[in-house]
Amino acid sequence: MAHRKTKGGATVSFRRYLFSTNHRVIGVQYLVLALVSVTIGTLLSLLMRIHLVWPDYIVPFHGPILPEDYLALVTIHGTIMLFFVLTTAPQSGFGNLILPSQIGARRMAFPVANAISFWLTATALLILLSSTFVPGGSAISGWTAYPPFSAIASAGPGQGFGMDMWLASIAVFAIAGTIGAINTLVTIIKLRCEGMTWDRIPLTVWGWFTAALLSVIAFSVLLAALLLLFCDRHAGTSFFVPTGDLVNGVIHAAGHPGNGSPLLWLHLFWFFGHPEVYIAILPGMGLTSMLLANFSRRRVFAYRMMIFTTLLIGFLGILLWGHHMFVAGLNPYAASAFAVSTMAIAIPASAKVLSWLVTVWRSRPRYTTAMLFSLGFVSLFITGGLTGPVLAQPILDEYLHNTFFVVAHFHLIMAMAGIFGLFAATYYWFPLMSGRFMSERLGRLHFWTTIVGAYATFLPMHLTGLMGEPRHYAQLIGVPNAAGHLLAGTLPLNRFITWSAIFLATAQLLFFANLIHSLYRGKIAPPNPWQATTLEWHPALHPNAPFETSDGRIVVYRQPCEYLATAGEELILPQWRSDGIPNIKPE
Ligand SMILES: [Cu+2]
Repeated sequence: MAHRKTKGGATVSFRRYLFSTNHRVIGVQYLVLALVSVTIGTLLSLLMRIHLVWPDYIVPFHGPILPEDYLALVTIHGTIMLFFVLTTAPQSGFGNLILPSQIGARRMAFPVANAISFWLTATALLILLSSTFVPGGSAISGWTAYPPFSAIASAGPGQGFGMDMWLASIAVFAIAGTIGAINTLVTIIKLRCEGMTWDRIPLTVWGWFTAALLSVIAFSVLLAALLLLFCDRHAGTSFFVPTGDLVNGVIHAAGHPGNGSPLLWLHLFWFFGHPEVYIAILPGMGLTSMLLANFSRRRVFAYRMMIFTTLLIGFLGILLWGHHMFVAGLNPYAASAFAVSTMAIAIPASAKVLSWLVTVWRSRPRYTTAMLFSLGFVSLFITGGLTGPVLAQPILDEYLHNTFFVVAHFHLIMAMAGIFGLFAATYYWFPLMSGRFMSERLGRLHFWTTIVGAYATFLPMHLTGLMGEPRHYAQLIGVPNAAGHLLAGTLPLNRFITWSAIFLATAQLLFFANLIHSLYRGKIAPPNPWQATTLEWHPALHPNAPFETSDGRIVVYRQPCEYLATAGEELILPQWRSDGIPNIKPE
């Protein structure tokens, strides 16, 4: 109110902010969208956990959770978290906020397209959320939308209009994601400043670059699959529904000459779905490399190998979608090929872990909150990654498929590691954006409660999975016969998991409190508070610079994370620094 000059002026500046084409504003918009989404997604997961162990719980303003409600919770939780949090926040949020500066650019390549992709993403979220209020409610076929469930409107409640809205939402999201990815690629290829050669690009940018490459390939296939599914539902085609399929007592696609197959959907969907995992986590891997190095005052061990492994993970990531289909009726030879390619990805992944460990080994790191979350990322990446090669064995997957073992695996490696990357990014870049530090004391408390909560929630799921607890089941209590006996056996552990999930979610209030408190009351930060070496802290690119440099030209002279230790004193060598210090040859 204070700085509002005229009524009209205020409206204009509000509108200018809302429909801004500035990459930093758009980045913040994406992050706010992701924050809203993660809050909703977390509350939905708590409802699921509560229902599993206290099935009589009555949801305020709703009533008891019916089986179809539970499946709708599973669907919307997965869809929101995968698309609107784990894809949106690292790639579009921090990507927009930081990426241009890290390569010495002042903008993204296509600012208008950038704003359009944000508004498409926001529209997609709105469509998804409003599907709850249409007759029949939200879709219940999970974030993977397997046919024939997803192809036939009468297959269950929510599979009518709710499913159409799910398809519309994800289609709009896929278009937005593709535009955003093209923007990212062109920005990195075309707008790098002088001296920013490919081997001097920060690993975070390599993460965004590889994720964008994957996005273009994966989202376009997803979009095609969504269109085909839409045609099956409304245009009388039969891509995914076999002739004569009996669903809810009705024979479907009886008059169609084409004999569709759900297997086709699985191929198309997982060709998108597996790379999606890497889209979510590659930026976090890059950031981890940079933060571990910076807070230990060490160079990134084997920088060029880290670039290569990022690209290799991206490349292998598009070759192994079939490991989601071992029990779907694949040719056994195909299963072997997918098993081999899946296990092959352990090689670049392990090389990354090796570099992270060597980088911090015998250093004396500064344990800032951002550093702690990066170390947490490494820990979760290892713990979640170890079960990858287990699930990659077709014979073991035969038993473990669709059990909570799988839920444990991907929540640790993708959801938790991904979120830890986002927390590290927030604590690290908060001073850059706001000019203030986040509270380190609250931050450390947030870290320790979150990592304890994360392990307490997701480690025991391996055990309930090994005991045979299936995922997607709305009921553990009161099931007759042997199945009921099996499920009842998992109850004590499941109660523990639910309490842990409540603890983990509650701990996030510390983060919100810290965020709001620090925005107004945080300690004032100097221009380069972490003594970082990458360009987003360059005086001429700093968004909150209290200083103006006469020379706006930005030139890069070296790789990131280079330090000199002279007579007990350390000297940081930012990428833009040339004076008097010999240029260290890249490894
Ligand atoms: Cu996969």
